[in-house]
Amino acid sequence: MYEWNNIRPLSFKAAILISISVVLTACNGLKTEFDSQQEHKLKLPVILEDTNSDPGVAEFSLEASEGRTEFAEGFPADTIGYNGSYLGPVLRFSSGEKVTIHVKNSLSFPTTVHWHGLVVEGEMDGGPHQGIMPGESWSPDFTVDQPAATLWYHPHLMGSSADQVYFGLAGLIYIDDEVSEGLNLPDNYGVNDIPLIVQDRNFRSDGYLDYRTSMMGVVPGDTILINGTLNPYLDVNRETVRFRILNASNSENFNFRFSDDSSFQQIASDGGFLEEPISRESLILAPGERAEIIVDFTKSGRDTISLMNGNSPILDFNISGKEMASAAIPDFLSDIAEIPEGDNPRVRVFELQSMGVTGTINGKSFDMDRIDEDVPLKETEIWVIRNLGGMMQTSGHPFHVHGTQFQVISRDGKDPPLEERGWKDTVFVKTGEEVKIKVRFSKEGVFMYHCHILEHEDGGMMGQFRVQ
Ligand SMILES: [Cu+2]
Repeated sequence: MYEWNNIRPLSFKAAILISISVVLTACNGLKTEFDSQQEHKLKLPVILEDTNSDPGVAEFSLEASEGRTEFAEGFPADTIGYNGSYLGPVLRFSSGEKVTIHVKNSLSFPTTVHWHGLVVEGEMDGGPHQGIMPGESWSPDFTVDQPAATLWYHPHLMGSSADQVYFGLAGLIYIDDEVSEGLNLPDNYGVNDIPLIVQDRNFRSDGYLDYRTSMMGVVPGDTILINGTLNPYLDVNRETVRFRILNASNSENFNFRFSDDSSFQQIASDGGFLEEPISRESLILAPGERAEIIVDFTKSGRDTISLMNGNSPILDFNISGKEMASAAIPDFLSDIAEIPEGDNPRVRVFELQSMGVTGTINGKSFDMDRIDEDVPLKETEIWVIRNLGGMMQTSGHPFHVHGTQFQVISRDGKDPPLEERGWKDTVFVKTGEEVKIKVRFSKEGVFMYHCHILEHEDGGMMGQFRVQ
């Protein structure tokens, strides 16, 4: 069985490379220790080319492989990525489009690719049942049956999601539709429509990623990577800019704000646009959650502003040029039809408990051979998620449901906050809290529900349900 931690001692070749780089940098009188303060231009994942010329049909090729990434110059580290050495390209398709994705596993260990937030049949979902062995391929196909959204993809192999994501396997999915194209939002990719894949990491002094867990859980990273970039900066024009933010961390929540405490507009949650933009000054995202925000850099009299996580700057913006004409943010974004509810919807309760890096749902640890819930197709249900706490616990659990986008009904009996009134696929449930959601499944198959703290997921805090 594959164990990343055990097969990662410095290879002879890597040791030589590092010795050479250390000698070279020493000769130049530069630092020989890995320097996490080096500033780097924010990397942008490429948008993957659709290789099918037929309009209405999209075909993509992803290859997971091992590679080397220099997070800081002169310090190559072993990493894994899709079509590259760390993270992967953006998969972009349209609502209603037929999509085939050819996934090749060129890693030396098994993996899977789960399309987080995508509403597809169980067999196409990329969960633990769709393992891809080394050298093999998997080609799921589906029709995009949901509105415009920013989703993502990552491994979901039983017991090995956490380390595979940590060492680099993750990427974004953009869905476009008539609504997103008609809204006149900033959409110039890389200029005023910017993806931010945010991850906390620890580094060793030789520049390698240092994945550590303890009895208390995963060790939080002291360094933030955005799109795989260490200590990033980004040059922006004096205009409105849209950011699509993904918390792709294993276990850390982020509390985003700007260094000048300026407000911004949140326009989308996990599964697509909100009905109306929400003016905010901070934004918390738990692992797996996404948000789209619009920042108005024309208002700022400054030339530099930083995106912060709490009190730490994590991305510096250099604002330049004259004020550019920017379209006003629309007052209305999209209709969110309430999930229809019958007279007497079925209620299911999910009780979450954790201890260190392990956890249970309804007292059970995950078993691939056990179906925990049988859920009828196209029937609305109320799912009640309770966080009972536990020993050596985290502040809460991000509860993720595959195969659907759901609606949050209440938090501890109260109406959910405005930002949770749009489509969601992951909801954070604090210790002692009870969150009710309304779910309805339109695709058949076996799906997962689980905590999106990846160590908890790997540690058994997951169940499966069959929709038919
Ligand atoms: Cu958890």
